[in-house]
Amino acid sequence: MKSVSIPAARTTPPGRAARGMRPLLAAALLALLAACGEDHITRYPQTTFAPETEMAREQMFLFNLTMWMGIVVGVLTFAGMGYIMWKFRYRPGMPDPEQIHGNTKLEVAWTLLPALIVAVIAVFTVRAIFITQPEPPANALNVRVIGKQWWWEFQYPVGNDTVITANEIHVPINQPVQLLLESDNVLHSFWVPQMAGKRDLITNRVNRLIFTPTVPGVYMGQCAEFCGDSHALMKMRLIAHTPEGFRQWLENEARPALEPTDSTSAVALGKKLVTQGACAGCHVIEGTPMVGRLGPNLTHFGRRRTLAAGIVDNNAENLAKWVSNAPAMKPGSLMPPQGKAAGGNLTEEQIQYIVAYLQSLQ
Ligand SMILES: [Cu+2]
Repeated sequence: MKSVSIPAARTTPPGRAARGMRPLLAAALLALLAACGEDHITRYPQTTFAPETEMAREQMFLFNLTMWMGIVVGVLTFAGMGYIMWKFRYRPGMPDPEQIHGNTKLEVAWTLLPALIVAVIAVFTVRAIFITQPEPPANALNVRVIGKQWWWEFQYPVGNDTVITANEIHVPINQPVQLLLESDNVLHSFWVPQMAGKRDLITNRVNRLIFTPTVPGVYMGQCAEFCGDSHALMKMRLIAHTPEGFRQWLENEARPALEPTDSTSAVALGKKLVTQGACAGCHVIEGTPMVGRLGPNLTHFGRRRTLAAGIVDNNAENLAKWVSNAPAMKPGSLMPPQGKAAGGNLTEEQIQYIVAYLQSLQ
């Protein structure tokens, strides 16, 4: 388990009573973390060097093997060169060295040795290919992943229905996950390095990626194949839950959007603007008449940690900025500016209602 740094909240020394409370507080905090399944802890850094699945570890092993073999060969080669240059250096009055052509033993040695080294790497590479391209296990959770410009759609089959979400892929631990990777536009590449290596999303073809997360937490990922203006702004988060936490998440996602309780509230006014305005052309909110399929599904948008494919926190301020002028935050964004100041039709007040409604979609 990774250590979690908790910022110090106290600036003055604690009193005796408070010191006595410390173990209790620590125990309570640990119990709370365990209860939450730790699936809220962000597992930094986003790196290949901290593998958390068998597949990622296998790829790490192959990397280490080739790197260390290269280091050994490099050190021996440069040491041999240095020794020879020193031992046979020119000194005044030396006779010319004996002129020879070839040395059979040496020739055989430096032909066989590299061949042997490459053969060893080949054996482990072939093994890694089989490990990283397994047959889908019968108990695998299937998730359809569709690369968009510039965000991710995730689809979960639930009975005869499909739960659709965006930019945050939720999975359970200790169950194989099979991603079915596709694109309906240009090439993208799915990359959550602590889970597995990169795999491309291509039009007219389904690529598979199978791995089994084991540690709950939030893992950072991003698109790893240049895909246009905002390729660098196409991030994602993989959230690994305990099986129970995942079941609860999926159950909530499968529900239609919550209805505003008070028909005169900002949320209700926002709902009207969203479901009857321009938003409906591109977005779906289950439980409303919205049927647009161009943009992300917003049914439970309020629950997402981030917006615009992971580039900013999902809070009222960022959401208002995004709705009023999306291309200013994400160059090339297909979502046109909606705020009056940016050439759209919505006033600041209307945007605040929309923000209130979208945040209510838990
Ligand atoms: Cu990309």
